Amino acid sequence: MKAFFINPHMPASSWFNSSAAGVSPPLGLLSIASYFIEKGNDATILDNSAEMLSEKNIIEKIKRYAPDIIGITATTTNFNITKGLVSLIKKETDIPVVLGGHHVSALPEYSIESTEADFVIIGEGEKSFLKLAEKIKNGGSLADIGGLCRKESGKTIFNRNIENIEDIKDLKLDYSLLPIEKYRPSLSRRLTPGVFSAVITSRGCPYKCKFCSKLYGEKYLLRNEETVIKEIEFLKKKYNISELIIWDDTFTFEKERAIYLSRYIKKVSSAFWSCYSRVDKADDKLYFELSNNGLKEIVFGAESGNDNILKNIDKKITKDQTKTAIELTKKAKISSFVSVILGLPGETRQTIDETVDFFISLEPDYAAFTTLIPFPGSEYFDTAIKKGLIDLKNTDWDSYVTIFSSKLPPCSLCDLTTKELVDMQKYAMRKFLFRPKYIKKHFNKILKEGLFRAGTVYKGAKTVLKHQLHKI
Ligand code: B12
Ligand code: SF4
Repeated sequence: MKAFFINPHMPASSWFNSSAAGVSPPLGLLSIASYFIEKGNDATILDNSAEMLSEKNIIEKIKRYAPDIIGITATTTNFNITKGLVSLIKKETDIPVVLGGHHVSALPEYSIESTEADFVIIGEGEKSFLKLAEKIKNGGSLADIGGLCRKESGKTIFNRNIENIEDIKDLKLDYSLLPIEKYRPSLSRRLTPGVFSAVITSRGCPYKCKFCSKLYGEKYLLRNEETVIKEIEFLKKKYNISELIIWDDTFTFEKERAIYLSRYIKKVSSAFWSCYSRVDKADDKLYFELSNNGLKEIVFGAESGNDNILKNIDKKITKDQTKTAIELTKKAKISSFVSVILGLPGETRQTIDETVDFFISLEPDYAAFTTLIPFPGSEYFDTAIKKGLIDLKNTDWDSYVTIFSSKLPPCSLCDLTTKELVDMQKYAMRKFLFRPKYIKKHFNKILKEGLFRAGTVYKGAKTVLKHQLHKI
């Protein structure tokens, strides 16, 4: 059997189309394709966020490969693009099309009914996709395929029993299916001028922050460490990678495991790397050890500089913990990147000012001021639907972009209007970035790291200015 997988490109409303943005390997699709191949089949991946092929070339590529089935990843932001792509494929071929990923997992019935896709699979797709492909090829009832949503005689049929995927924790991702040389991290996460890739060592996260789109509930599944190490070793040998992002929701959740993996990253690749972590997991010894093993940057979901807001969103962190975490990264010579959400319930102009001043006082290396977007799969999405702020039939998925967007957010969950919120986002960025101290710091970085850093700072500054001047 042959499967053709597609990761669609981003809408024009998003800066993800610009040269300042990152393009990272689609690890979910890679996992499904690797599992499909491991079970004796053939698969190919078209990562169109990296390749940017035209519609004509996509269809040509599909026809040349002649697959039995097509699988597409749908996130909320690329859902309109996905929808158009499905229509095109259905017009040009009669190959069954399956949608999977975060967006359709949160909205399966809506997704099958609002697109021409034949199937939607929710949750982790490895087993169900394989089972579906086998049934399509060999015949048989589709009723027992976990997480499958389909149309039958004009009716939507949905089997909510998702398949258990415990046994894929040893599955090795086959990175040779991807155009590794085309990937790059976003400018603020760029560590070297060399080849970049990304890995994931776990799935899910045990917390339930109200703004976060959750696919796995509170499930937290660890991948086999030796398998991850083999993947990194392969990336080094075949592509000579010099930097890595670890995309785990919270890499340092299990400290000993993080240290163990970091030692091997250093041993098998000597790559520089960055990861996500929670401020409440900050730890002196841990940071020193990770820093010694090549960790150059930690991204913290710090979210707000107001403790009441932090409490409301159920992040289970405090301002004090954020302060400590940033201090400890500095001690361990690790860059800190804080991700901040403006427009959380209870937000006002004053709390935004308080938040920006708080982060200025901590002086992290980077701060991304995003606007709250209630993504499907999050508690706030359900709130927005209940309040009538989002109407599924009319919402514009292209506007679900949190930063450097050319559109207004789909709605606001605080007392500021969406326009006021975007104005405050621009204000926050100006206030944080356009400071002599901050500019001097990055100038010194250029002096230390040379032309490569000058390039990233130049492109970054251009993106910020373009966004500041853009009128919605
Ligand atoms: C890496 C990452 C990125 C990278 C690259 C994305 C990429 N190429 O994969 C970058 C930085 C570019 C990025 C950008 C954005 N991201 Co992002 N990102 C992630 C992150 C941290 C990891 C993704 C990952 O590799 N997961 C691990 C794999 C194994 O899981 P998976 O991809 O979900 O795949 C499984 C299932 O979804 C399913 N599946 C996936 N595809 C398919 C296809 C088929 C056919 C089937 C059957 C099943 C299936 O099976 C897979 C394996 O079990 C996730 C958080 C997370 N933990 O998933 C957020 C996440 C996906 N991003 C999110 C968001 C909001 C964004 C942005 C909109 C942010 C913004 N700035 O506005 C942009 C939009 C990008 C886009 N293309 O739409 C949300 C998506 C919410 C939603 N409802 O769509 C997430 C879930 C974060 C969150 N919790 O809120 N992101
Ligand atoms: S925001 Fe981070 S900590 Fe909170 S639920 Fe999402 S991944 Fe977990």
